[in-house]
Amino acid sequence: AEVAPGAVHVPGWLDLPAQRRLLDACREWARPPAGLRTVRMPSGGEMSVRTVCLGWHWYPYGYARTVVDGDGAPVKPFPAWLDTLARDAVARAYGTDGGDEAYDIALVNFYAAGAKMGLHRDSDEKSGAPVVSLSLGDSCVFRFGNPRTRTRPWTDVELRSGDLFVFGGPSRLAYHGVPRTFPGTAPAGLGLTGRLNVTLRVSGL
Ligand code: MD3
Ligand code: FE
Repeated sequence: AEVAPGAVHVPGWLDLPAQRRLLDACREWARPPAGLRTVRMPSGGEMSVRTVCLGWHWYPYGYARTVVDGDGAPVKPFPAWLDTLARDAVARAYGTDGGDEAYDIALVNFYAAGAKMGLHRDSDEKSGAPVVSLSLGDSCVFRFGNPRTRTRPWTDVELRSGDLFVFGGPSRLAYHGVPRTFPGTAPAGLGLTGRLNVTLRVSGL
């Protein structure tokens, strides 16, 4: 379903075995060094979501090859199979191929019960390539705003385990956030308490 121009939601894109494989990979990536960390904002506050990055390390607000605000380790490599997955995702959502830029960043966000993400724009990438989002575990309310203001109009969409969302074109710079998750709603067979979101991006760096 096209939620806004360039914002396409594909419910249930990953079947349960594919979700399990991606979850297993996330568990490996979460281990130190350069593992899951709590992001501290320049204001001093901590994000309730915990994060691990591949390819390029995101920190507020930029990208680096080392975990500049954590253990200082080199960021884990971005595996070629994630570029393939991102291109398959763009093809499924848009019915076109993903262009010639290689996907080279993964940001994995873990939401324990009560974690949320405020409305923000993702503007630290130099490329305008679509962002690919994959959800695992608990369902959530995903709030999709507009490219102009942090205020309404916005659309709330429920994201469930296995859902794909692609954000490109005029939606690439739209405000978005996760005001709540629904603890205990992960698929019984997945073996995840909480929610994981994997975003795949092109750095343009
Ligand atoms: C729209 N993650 O990592 S995924 C983020 O569920 C982020 O963890 C949320 O916002 C999460 O920056 C939302 C959906 C999403 C991700 C990236 C986008 C929507 C986007 C980039 C541009 C526009
Ligand atoms: Fe974002």
